[in-house]
Amino acid sequence: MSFFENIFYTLYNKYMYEFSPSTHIHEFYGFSEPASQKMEILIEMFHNSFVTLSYILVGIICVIAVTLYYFRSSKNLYPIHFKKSVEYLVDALFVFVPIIIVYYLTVPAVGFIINNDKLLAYVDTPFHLEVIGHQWYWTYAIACANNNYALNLVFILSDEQLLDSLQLGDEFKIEFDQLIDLEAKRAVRCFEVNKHVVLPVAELIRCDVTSEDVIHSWALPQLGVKVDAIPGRVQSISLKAERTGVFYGQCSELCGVNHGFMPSVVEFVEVDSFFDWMLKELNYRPYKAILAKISSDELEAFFSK
Ligand SMILES: [Cu+2]
Repeated sequence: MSFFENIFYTLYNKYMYEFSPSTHIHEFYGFSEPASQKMEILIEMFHNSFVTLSYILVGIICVIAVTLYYFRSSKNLYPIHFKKSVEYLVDALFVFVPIIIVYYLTVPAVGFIINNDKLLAYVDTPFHLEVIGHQWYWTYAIACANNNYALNLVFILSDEQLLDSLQLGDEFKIEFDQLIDLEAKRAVRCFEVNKHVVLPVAELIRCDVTSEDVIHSWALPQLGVKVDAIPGRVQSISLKAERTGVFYGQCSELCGVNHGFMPSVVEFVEVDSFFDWMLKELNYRPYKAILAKISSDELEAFFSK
């Protein structure tokens, strides 16, 4: 281990160990581990562009160095003129090579954006998250439409009264404010909140972002999410996490004096645990406990109706 690495490790262990003992040193200055396919693509594109631009930089430095050396005034007292044909060739190269490079850099990025928009148009999902920015906290409304998925949920409630009162198409909805936890210790200081948003993993979630006062920006770096929350306008995105975990983000648009103190925390859990949490929030009986009591025959009978 080199001298600098040693210093780095010492500092790192001193300040970051509490946060995540398994974090590798490269994660200290690189991207945090992506949790969605979107973010993986973004990182891939970043590296691709970075490598391409590095080649261009090195290439240009070499050309300049060679030019300065071979065409210096002490060696070439009189300017040399190219033949017309060579001039045309150089002109053509100066036009087409940059076009090819720009094309190579632009196509994946534009394709990614178009694909994202297209994807959103076809998002048909029972899970719905509303994000509303305030000075200086976030308000969330997590809704689960009463369809295929929620059919289980209704059954599991197994409350005669409730079953009667619920119509297909009803929504289960939870609303709460997410405020910064000022007591949080240094590793998650300014990141921790009073209450996590809980969402199901590996499911498409439709996410609408808006604001009620000034422009904010809802960001979750590990999921590749950064959406401006604009008053009077709703921005929709699709959200999908590939792995469970707690993901931290912060407001990413300067919005006022407490801009730095409005983090957002989203926790992705298995679908079962999500319903479990949802029922608990709605003051219903625990999902799993009841699921365990239901025999498979009863389930079949219910769905064959
Ligand atoms: Cu803000």
